[in-house]
Amino acid sequence: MAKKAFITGITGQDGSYLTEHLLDLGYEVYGLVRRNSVTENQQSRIQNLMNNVNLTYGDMLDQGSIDKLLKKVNPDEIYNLAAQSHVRVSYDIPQFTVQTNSIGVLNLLESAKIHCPDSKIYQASSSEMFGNSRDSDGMQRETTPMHPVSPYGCAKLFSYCIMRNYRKAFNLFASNGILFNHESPRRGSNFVTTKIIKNAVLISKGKVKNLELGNLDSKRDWGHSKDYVKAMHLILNHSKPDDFVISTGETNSIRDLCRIVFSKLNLNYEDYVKVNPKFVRPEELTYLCGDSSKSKKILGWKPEYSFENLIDEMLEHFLKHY
Ligand code: G4F
Repeated sequence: MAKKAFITGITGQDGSYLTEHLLDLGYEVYGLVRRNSVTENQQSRIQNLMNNVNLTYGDMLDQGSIDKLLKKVNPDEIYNLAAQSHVRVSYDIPQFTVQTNSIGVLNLLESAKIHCPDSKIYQASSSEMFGNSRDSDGMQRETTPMHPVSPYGCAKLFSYCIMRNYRKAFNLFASNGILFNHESPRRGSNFVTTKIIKNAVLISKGKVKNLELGNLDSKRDWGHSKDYVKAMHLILNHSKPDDFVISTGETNSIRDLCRIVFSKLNLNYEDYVKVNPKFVRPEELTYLCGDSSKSKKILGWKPEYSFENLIDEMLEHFLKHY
């Protein structure tokens, strides 16, 4: 019999790649979708999969909708990818961010505990939980202390902790993937990779004059979402629940990204990129570089995409699109 997976946040970048991956592996896929007035926009990433997935309206803050679904589906695996996922926006809507990203996870755990205690649960934890903390070698790993510097990071830290708590207290198979930044052509346009690549292409075509960004000196460890969803599946198929860092181990600054992207289009980023304080965060996480040795050793996971391949794929996407 096919295994059943239930995905919250199924319409997002990771949700769409994870759905494709699980369908390839022969899973039956169920998804929770928030009602939106422009359905076409919301479901664009999974449009080609609509006949192969079972979607139900619901919300992480509506316990009744989660209860109903988990009772009906009784999934083997639950992937919680639903979140208010934008760090800067979490300063504009901190309460909503905390409700969705923290209370939403608690709602899911409570439902699972009652209706399907044997389901394995994956929580999309984030490198944003580390804040500006790193080990003496400059890297972050599972044991690095966590001191988040945004409402988003604080909310994610609560969820990470409550997963560990429910694992021990109620014997649930509850695991955290601590994912570093991961991108793709499906990344939303207000995240920095898409914002830079899309606008550099528009500048090269003479459609846009310049690009306004915030902090150019922060550094991120950027991987490809396609690689990272495979890790999510491996985490739930490990023999016991645990927490795993998923990262590439390579770090680059926003400025490096601008330089590389613009030069691939034969342009000098310094002629077009301006800093607008509007995009600078009240408190910034300045440096991320993850050590995923544990995932490599225990799960046998490793990324296939390099930073360069990722940029090329995103560039190609926008060059084709415009
Ligand atoms: O692309 P970003 O918005 O991603 P951020 O804040 O690192 O968060 C992403 O990764 C996290 C994992 O660490 C996830 F948990 C989270 O859900 C999300 O996927 O910004 C990256 C960097 C930041 O330092 C930001 O200050 O780019 C800098 N930046 C500079 N100018 C900008 C801009 N970011 C955005 N979004 N827009 C700018 O104009």
